[in-house]
Order: sequence, then C-alpha cells, then structure tokens
Amino acid sequence: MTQAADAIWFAHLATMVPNGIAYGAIEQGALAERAGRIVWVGPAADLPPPLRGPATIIHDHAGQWITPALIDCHTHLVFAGNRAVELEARLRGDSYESIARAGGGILSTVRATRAATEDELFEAATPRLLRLMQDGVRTVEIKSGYGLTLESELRMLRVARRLGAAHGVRVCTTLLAAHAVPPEFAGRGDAYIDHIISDILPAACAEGLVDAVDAFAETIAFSPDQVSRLFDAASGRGLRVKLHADQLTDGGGAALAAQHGALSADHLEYTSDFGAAAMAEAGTVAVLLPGAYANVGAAQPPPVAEFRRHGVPMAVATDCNPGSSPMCSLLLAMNLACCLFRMTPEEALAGVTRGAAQALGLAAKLGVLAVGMDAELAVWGVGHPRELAYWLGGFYNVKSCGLPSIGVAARK
Ligand code: DI6
Ligand code: FE
Repeated sequence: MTQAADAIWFAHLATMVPNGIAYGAIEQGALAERAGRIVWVGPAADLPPPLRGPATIIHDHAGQWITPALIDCHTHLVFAGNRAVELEARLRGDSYESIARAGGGILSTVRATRAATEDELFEAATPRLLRLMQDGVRTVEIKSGYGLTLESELRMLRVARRLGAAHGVRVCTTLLAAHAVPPEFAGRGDAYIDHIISDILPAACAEGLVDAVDAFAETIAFSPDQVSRLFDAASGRGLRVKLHADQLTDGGGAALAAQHGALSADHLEYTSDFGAAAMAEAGTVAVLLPGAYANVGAAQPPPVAEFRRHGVPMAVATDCNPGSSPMCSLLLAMNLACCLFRMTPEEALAGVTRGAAQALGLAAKLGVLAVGMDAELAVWGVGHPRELAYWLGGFYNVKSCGLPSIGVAARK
C-alpha cells in the first residue's frame, strides 16, 4: 500500500531530466514529497490517489512552473570591501592582469578581508546571499581565497558555513588558498604551495571546512606543476578538485583539471579543442561565468560549440566576487550565458540545476526533479521556463522556494 505524501505540488514541471523532451517538461504535473525526498513525479492525472492522505499539504500552483531550486556552483561570496576603482581603471585602458601585477586585484581584496572580523565578513556577505536567494538559489558554493593565511582562510570558510546555517541554504565550501601568491611569499609560489599542503589544507580539513579544493592556474597565479602538487595532496585526502582554468590565456588548464579527475574546470575562455575533449573523457563539468567574461572584457567567449560537440556537461554560475564579477543574480548569469555565449535558455537552466549539481558532486541528490532526489523546488510565476533566461536580472522573482512541509533549514 502506498504511504501518503507529506506534500504534493501541482504545477507545470521543468524536471530538467535529460529525456529528449525540452526542459524534461511535464505540463499539468504533480510532484509528491515525503521526508524531504521526491517520491512521485508525473502528470497530475496519473497521481496515485493513496499519496494524497488526510495530512498531506497541497500546494496548488496551477499554471505556474516548478524547477529544481537553483544552484550557484561558483562564488567568492565572502569578502570585504569592493573594487569599483578597478572598473574605472579598466575603462581607462588598464587590464585585469596589469592591475593584479601592480598589487591591486585579488591582493587588494586580501588586504581588506584580512582586516575584517568574522562578524564583519558575515554582515558583508549576507545581502549578497539574500539576493541570490531571491533568484531561487538554495545551494551555493563559496570559496575562500581572500585570506591566504591559515587563520584568515579558515575564517572565510567558517563564515561561509555560518551563512548557510543562518539562512537555510546548503553551502558547499571550497578551499581556494591557491588563488594568488600572498605578499609574505612574493616570488616564492612553490613555498606557498608547500604551506597550503602541509598547514592550511590539514587544518581546514580538521575543522570539517573543506568540501573541495580549487586553484587559479594562470600566468599571474599558479603553474600547472604547482596546481598538480596541490591536487595530488587533495586527492590523497579523498577530496575532489576544481580549477580556475584558461580564463586569461590557454595554459592547458582544462586538460590539467581533467587529468586530476576534477569535478569542474571553470571560466575556460581560452580552452582548446584538446582541452574540451579531455574534459568530456573525464566527466569534468565546464562551469561558464559570463559575468567575469563581460566585466573583464575578455577577447573571446568559451568554446560552447566544442563543449556541445564533445558532450562536456555545462554549468553556469555568477562567480560573485569583487574584482572580475561583482554580480549577485544567477538569473542574470543565465541571460548573459545566452546573449554572450550563445547557450540556449534550456542549456542555461540546465546549467544552474543539473550541471551545477554535477559540478559540486551532488548530482545523486540535486539538480533534477525525479524520484529519490531531494525535494528542493523553486516555483516561478512564468508562462514558460525560457522566460527565466529572458529577463535581464530576473524580473520574475521566484514565487516560493524550498520545502514548506518540513522547512528548509539544516539540510546538507
Ligand atoms: N578568477 C576570477 O575571475 C576570480 N578569481 C579568479 O581566479 C576573480 C577574483 C578577483 O578578481 O578578486
Ligand atoms: Fe572565480
């Protein structure tokens, strides 16, 4: 006998299951949830009557659309200060790299972030997280990387965890201590990588603060050899890795990420066909960040057509950070991915649901509406899911989100 559900939603469903139907759509669908899991999805007319018990909460959103709750799989949400002066400098002709080489860029945010207390970082990041949540985001990846000392990297990751607990959002924490060479190690990148491997990584792991390890592979940051050493250490601890790859130059970053079985390689403006093929082979997700592309004024977009051709899974994220992508709207990122990268609205939505879940290693429980998955939903006042990528910045804010029947807090 079928047990009654805790809650049932009636709406059009963009399940995002890749079944050959656009958006995996089920018009006039029903979705039943029990104990936080999806137990039934299908056309409302086929809903088994026993699922609807006397205590089942009914959410009738007839005519509206439900998608999986959105996932922002690449952010640097925790930081102090801002870098609006760098926008002016870039408009005067300075490049992102030249600003970084002159001691601005990431290192200027490092100075501000080191000087901030844990509470100050929490207060600064809170409105950014709330803005993401207005766009239906319920899972956010947050990187460290503006501390670059043991103590300040851990502080950033603690703030990230605290943000998740305070706002009922699943936060995935990524250790990005290899974001820039800190001033204390100027000219000694290898010694800094040694310090991460022997001190920062173990301490962050001991506190349970690391879901994944990331690095910035670039001429202004870390070399392939340095990244490889760090990734070997991370893998030795059973951690998955991600890489900021080929953002400003083709440094072979995509292939390097693939070689290490990375969950994702991110940015990828300069990725070669060889790199795309390697990613497909390794199952590494291409995380595309159109905010950074637009704001830095990159010369070429990532090779989306090659990713499609090779079957590389794609994700879209905000890259919310004070330098290259001061943006807190995932719906805007979807629009930019379509207008700047020629992704389709369906690919953009898949990129903030199914693809993003895969980029975080959460594809077994998030990203599609299917039986057995976590019931994390967003209800939208749109006539068709393509509208989510259509409005610049999400005119149609999410109507409701999460799990009214059991609350949204403390799910990990
Ligand atoms: N690439 C980026 O776009 C961000 N980090 C990175 O490695 C930018 C970080 C910043 O400019 O503060
Ligand atoms: Fe980034």
